[in-house]
Amino acid sequence: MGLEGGGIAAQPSISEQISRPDLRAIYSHAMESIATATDLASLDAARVRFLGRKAELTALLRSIPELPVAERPEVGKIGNLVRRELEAAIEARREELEAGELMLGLEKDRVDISLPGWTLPLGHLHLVTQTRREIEDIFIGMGYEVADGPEVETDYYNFEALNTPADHPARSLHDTFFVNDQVLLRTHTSPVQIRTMERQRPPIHIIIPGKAYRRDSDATHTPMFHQVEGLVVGEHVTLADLKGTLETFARAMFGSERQVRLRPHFFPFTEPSVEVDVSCMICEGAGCRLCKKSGWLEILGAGMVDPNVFGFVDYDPEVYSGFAFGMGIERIAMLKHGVNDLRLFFENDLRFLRQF
Ligand code: 2NM
Repeated sequence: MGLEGGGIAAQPSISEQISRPDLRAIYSHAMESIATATDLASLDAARVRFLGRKAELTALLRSIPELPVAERPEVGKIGNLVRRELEAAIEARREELEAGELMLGLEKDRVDISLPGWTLPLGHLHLVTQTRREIEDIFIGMGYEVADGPEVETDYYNFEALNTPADHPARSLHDTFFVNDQVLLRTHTSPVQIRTMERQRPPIHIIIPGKAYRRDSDATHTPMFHQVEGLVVGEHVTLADLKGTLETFARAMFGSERQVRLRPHFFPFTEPSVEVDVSCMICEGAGCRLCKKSGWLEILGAGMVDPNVFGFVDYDPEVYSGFAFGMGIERIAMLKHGVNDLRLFFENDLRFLRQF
């Protein structure tokens, strides 16, 4: 009842169509083996076992000519139906297993692309370079330009034009590396100031960072060291301008509370000349070990450019005046970072360098 009325006849299942017990047994065994094959190898083993040359079904189909005539159509038809059904079931199961094995492989080779990559060892700028750039930035902020020039210089630019003639007592202070009579390693960066003034007319506002060389080697001197010198030339440039400039520098470099004081000194190329102290940033001027109880730390030398120097570059000293200053970069870095030995800058010991 029921279904007949609707005109839809239920399709009899394959096993219902298989009347012979031997085919039915083959079919159900084979279907179970196919369904329970857990990998491609066991599925292939089932295929060989149930459909291969030596399989029971193959033998039965081959034996049809020997069967009683009445059985032949039934065995031929149903045997081949079973064969096709098994082939289809194997193919379906193969696709399932292949998809599973693909997923397993993908799962096994899974890469977490959110993990951090290899971190390459990365260095950083040397403390001298960091400090040089910091000094440069402060003066660039005040409108200065950065100039440079040769490290191998002539006697003229290093001494003569800086008002330091051959017989001048100040020459003995510069233990100079000579290449020959006239050629030497610059003992300061001041030759660049002379070269710049030869090329340009005032107003001039420049700083000159660079290496300088002196035949000196002990706890507080190295044969090569780094300087930043500065030069300002214009009309009506005064010592007050120098002091204000150095105050601005000292406060930018060492903190806004710093005071600056000038003490009389002597340089051949400036008159008057001064040594410049900054109030101690450790004790705020009260006196401590760093400033040797004085409250002050010497940071640079400076002065008003000597009119004789202007004579060498053909500037009229009646019209122009200027100030100049010079500082050691290592010394500035030592004061700022509490480094107590100059030689640490040149030993390239990573345990030191990595602290900055
Ligand atoms: C210093 C101290 C004082 C200086 C002077 C000049 C020039 F070229 F204008 F004469 N250049 N640098 C100077 C003055 C340098 O270093 C401690």
